[in-house]
This record gives sequence, C-alpha cells and structure tokens, in this order.
Amino acid sequence: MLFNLLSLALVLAGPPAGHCHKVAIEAYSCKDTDQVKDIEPDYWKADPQSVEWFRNARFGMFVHWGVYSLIGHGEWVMNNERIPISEYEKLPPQFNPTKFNAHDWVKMVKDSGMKYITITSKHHDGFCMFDSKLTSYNIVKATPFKRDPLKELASECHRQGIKLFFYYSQLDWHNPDYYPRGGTGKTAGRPDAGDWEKYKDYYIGQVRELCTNYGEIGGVWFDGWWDKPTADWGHDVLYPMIHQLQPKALIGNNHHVTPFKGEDFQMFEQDLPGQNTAGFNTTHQSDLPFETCRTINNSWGLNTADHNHKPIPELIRYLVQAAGRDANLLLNTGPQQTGEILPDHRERYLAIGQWLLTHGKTIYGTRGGPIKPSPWGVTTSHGKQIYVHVLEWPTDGILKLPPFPVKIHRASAFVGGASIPFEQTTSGVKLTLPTASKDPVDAIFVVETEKGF
Ligand code: JFZ
Repeated sequence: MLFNLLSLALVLAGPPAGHCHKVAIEAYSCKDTDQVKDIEPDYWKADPQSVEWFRNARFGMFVHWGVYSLIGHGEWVMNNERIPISEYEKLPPQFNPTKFNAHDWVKMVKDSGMKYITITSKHHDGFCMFDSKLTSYNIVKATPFKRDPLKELASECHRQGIKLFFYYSQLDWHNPDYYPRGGTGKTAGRPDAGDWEKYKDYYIGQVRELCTNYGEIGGVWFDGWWDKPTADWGHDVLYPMIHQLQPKALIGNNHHVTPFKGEDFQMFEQDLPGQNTAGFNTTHQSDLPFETCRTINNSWGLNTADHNHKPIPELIRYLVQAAGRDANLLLNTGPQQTGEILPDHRERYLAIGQWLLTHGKTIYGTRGGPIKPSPWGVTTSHGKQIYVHVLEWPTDGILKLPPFPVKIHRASAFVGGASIPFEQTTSGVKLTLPTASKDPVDAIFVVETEKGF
C-alpha cells in the first residue's frame, strides 16, 4: 500500500531532477544537453569541507610510477624513443616491484609533513597500475607482481590518515580506440582506425572503477586532455559521476587552460601561480584552490641519468613561495622498479618534514597573503596573525611593507617569540629585523593585528 502510494506520487511528480544524470552514469553517455542542465548542482562540486581541507593541506607527494621505471628514461620513453606497443608490452612481464611497501611509503609521507599522495593509476603509456576489469593491460593481470599497489596504498592511507588522489591520463598511447590520434603517441604502431565513443566508455569506466574499488579517495587528477583539446571527452558525464560516487573527492585537470565546470582546484605545473617559467602556465588565476606540482630533479618518472636533485633549502623555499601564493605544493618522486623510493628523494622529503615540525604553523591552514609576493619574500596568514617569510634579507635589516588597513599590536620573531621593533604609519610599515633571526632558508616574523585583513 505504502509502496503504491509512493510510486503514484513519483508518477505525478514526474522524473526527479538530475534524472538524465543518473541514467547517464549507468550508460556513460548522455547526449541531450538540455537534460544535462538539469543535473543536480551538487554533482558539479566536491563537498565544501573537503575543498577547505585541501586548501589547508598545503603539501602532498606526487608519484609517477609505472612499467617505464624498468627503463629509467622517464614516463615519456614509449613516445620519445618510438617504442611500438609490441615492444613496450614486453615490459609488464618483467615488472616485479617486490620491495614496494605501502606502509613505509605512507609513513614517510606522514613523517615528511605531507597530507596527501597523488599517484599515477594510468599514465600516457596506457598501462594500468591498478586492477581493472576493462583491460588485462594492468599490474595484477600482466605482471609477475600480481598485486594492486593502489589498493595497498589506499588501505594504508586510510589507516594512517593520509588522503589518496589518483592521477589518470585521459591520453592513451596503447588503446587502439584512442582515435583519431592527438598530437602524441603516433609511433605506437596502432591501426589507423578506432572508435572514440568506445574509448570514452573505457576511460570513464576506469575512473568509475577508481571511484568504486578503493574506499574514500581524495580526488582525481587528470592529465592528457591537451593531446586532443577539441575532442569531446565526456566531461559532462565524467565529472558528475565522480562527485556522485565520491562526494569528498576533488577534481583537477592538468589541461593548462582556465578550469572547466566541475573542477575543484586549479593546477600549475612546474610553476608558481602567476609565474610562467615553463611556458605553458598562461591561464588566469581562478577562485578555486591552487596546487602547483614540481619535480625534485628534472624528471617525473624515474630517470636514472638525472641526478640534478634540488637542494633541501630550495625545496623548502618553494613550499613557502607556494603557500605565499595560496597554493599547495605537490612534490614529485619517481619510484624505482623495485618499488622503493629513491634515497635522495626520501632524505629530502623527510628534511622538509623536520622543518615543518617547527615552522608548520606558518604553512598549514594558512592563506597566501595579505601582502602580495615580493622580491624579499611572501606572507601567509591565519586570522589575526600574519607570517612574514623573509627569503631575501634586506641589506639595511629594515623590511618595508605597504600600509596596513588594520592596527598592528605586536611584531615578533617566529622562532623564540622575542618582540621586534615596528613602525606603522599611513605610508607603510617598517619592521626592524634582528640579525639574530637571520635564516638562509626562511626567516619568519609574526605580525599580530587587531583583526584580520
Ligand atoms: C604532463 C605529463 O605529460 C607528464 O608526463 C607529467 O605527468 C606531468 C605532471 O604532466 O606534462 C605536461 C603536459 C602538457 C604540457 C606540458 C607538460 N604541455 O601541454 O605543454
């Protein structure tokens, strides 16, 4: 009886809002754009609390790991060295990273003060580092290792309180249905035919697996869109599907253009927001949280010839520079074919963690500013406290800041807490920096105001 009444009410009310969306998620395709407009708005956004969590996290570990680590020439080796699929497929049977230990990785992440991990689930080579029912070209079915490292990482992350994001390459050099081809992957030896719709079903289906089989995840980090910027990637189905399956997951896409609808953070690659040393970070800054990813040496995937690891102080200063621009730093490592993290990288991560033990208060949970990044350094803030990060010590020991719209109560050295002289006028603020506070990495001072800016 109750059931009948309910179905009658449903019939009278017509299909619920977002009707097409729910159907679409089953079918992975929804052509009617008018209906797409009806999608419940919350499926276009991650839960605001997780977005806030992300803004506060400030530091994560990026991992580029795949069968390419057997060669050690970076993750682009298949394309760059023109290795055809028939040859590249000889790698998985040799891939047996028995020294992979999820517990150790996550512990190192925690000890380094990182709050999340973003790991390659599939890179451009198309090889899946997770168990997928949609292809046997994956680590469980095609390698002697037979284990799903993402599953092991997910459970360790849940146990140790670290969030796990999956990098997923929309670009695929292995799947024949990735056709018409984009700008790369043309030497893989695939036939000049393929079904793009089938590829879309495949890749969106894999993202569905990643959002279903690993418990709660932190987000999905897409890459490869730039290979075919005019293609229909099915984002109108993909993004709401992720938000429906994983309401807390944030979506980001390394497409190097202004964020699309449904994305929850904006990313910058090898550059700080506002900078463009890499040549592809020309987009304007949106209101979304920022993340900037960076390599420790000059390679993402393992590159055995690249020993150009950045010194620890430089990495710490980059983290500070990112925080001062309100961005998280996602610092990359390319693990070895054994499953181990390079000792040179482990040592650097842990050293940053040591620095954060004493200085983390000026980084975590802060916002960039209110003073804009300057040649002398940056500011971060939390409520009434402004943390002044002096990265280049002024020659006369006096730091000149622009006028403050609020009254300053006190200025002090962050380390030790001793008060320092300050002068506030309508033309600006002057801080007299004591030589004893000099620090070649980052000399931090606290300016306490009456109320936040
Ligand atoms: C991309 C990947 O190709 C690379 O392997 C790595 O995963 C990195 C994090 O992301 O790098 C890119 C992608 C596109 C451009 C530059 C680097 N681009 O369009 O200039």
